[in-house]
Amino acid sequence: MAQTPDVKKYDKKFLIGLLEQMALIRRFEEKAAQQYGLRKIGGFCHIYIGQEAVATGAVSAVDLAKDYVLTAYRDHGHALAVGMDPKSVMAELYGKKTGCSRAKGGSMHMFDASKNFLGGNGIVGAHIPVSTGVGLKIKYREEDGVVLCFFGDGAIHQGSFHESLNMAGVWKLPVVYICENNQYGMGTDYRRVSAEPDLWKLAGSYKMPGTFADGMNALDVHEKVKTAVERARSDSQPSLIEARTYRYMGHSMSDPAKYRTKEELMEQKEQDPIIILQKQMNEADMLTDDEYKEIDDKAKETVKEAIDFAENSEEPEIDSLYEDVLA
Ligand SMILES: Cc1ncc(C[n+]2csc(CCOP(=O)(O)OP(=O)(O)O)c2C)c(N)n1
Repeated sequence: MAQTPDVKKYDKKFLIGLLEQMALIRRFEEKAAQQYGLRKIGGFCHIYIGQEAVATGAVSAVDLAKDYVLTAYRDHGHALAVGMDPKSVMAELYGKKTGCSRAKGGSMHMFDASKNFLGGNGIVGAHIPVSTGVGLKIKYREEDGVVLCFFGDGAIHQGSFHESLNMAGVWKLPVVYICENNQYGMGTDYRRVSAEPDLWKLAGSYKMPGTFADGMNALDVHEKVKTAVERARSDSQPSLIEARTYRYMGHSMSDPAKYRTKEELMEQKEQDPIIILQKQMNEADMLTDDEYKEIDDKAKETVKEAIDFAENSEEPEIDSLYEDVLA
């Protein structure tokens, strides 16, 4: 794993912000899984627990007034990390009219143009060319933005990944490609299907800088993404970052995850991203247990309000099926 950045060099407010964000994602996802079990939420549902440090650390390195974020279908964490209203995210999961995609997207299609968050995409690898296109738009219009494109280790072997990185390399587009290597694409261990298991090294084929980050450490992710963002902004140089992380739950709500052992899961949980940052701050006298409890209680309360909002929102009208249909 990468060397851990020293917490003392950061502002306490910034660190608290990271903890708040990760606690909110964790509590939100726990409730989403629970409500799915109660059949309040239907369809596909992919939970982000374990990976919180990746979305949180990376998004903390951009400016959403001018930068963009796109991701795959495990998108609740990214939606919250960009600052979407948890109410509109939960209502979308519930299939209610007040959901961010007006109940037409569901779990895999969170979206908020006001936060420059262009989704959420259910097709593995399909948003990588879209992110590359946003990078082209930024360059063509001579804007100052940068794109963060998140995807899983399962997407890295799709043609769309290779075609996109080649274009970004040739045209020098300001896109930071972030592979969230949570070690499994559904039930497939990435080591079984990757000729090059150090996924970040694929960057070399496209003449762009590549590196890996400890995806269980928000600060390491922040640092690596920040460097790549600066390079993209000042030099229009794309990068590939492999964030090494782990998902605690099954691929989706219907996966019993029999392809891994309990021991492996327990071992990974010892690297819990929230506990790691909390412990680092504790040791540096930057956080007390009471302060963390307050952060966690606030996250639980926010999620409770989101659930109440979703529960009490109306179902969409049948006629709305024909609204916003573009093709
Ligand atoms: C083009 C395409 N092929 C197959 C699928 C079915 N599928 C859904 S998720 C998934 C695994 C993707 O794994 P990864 O990209 O590593 O993301 P993670 O689930 O780890 O977040 C597959 C194969 C799909 N949605 N799209």
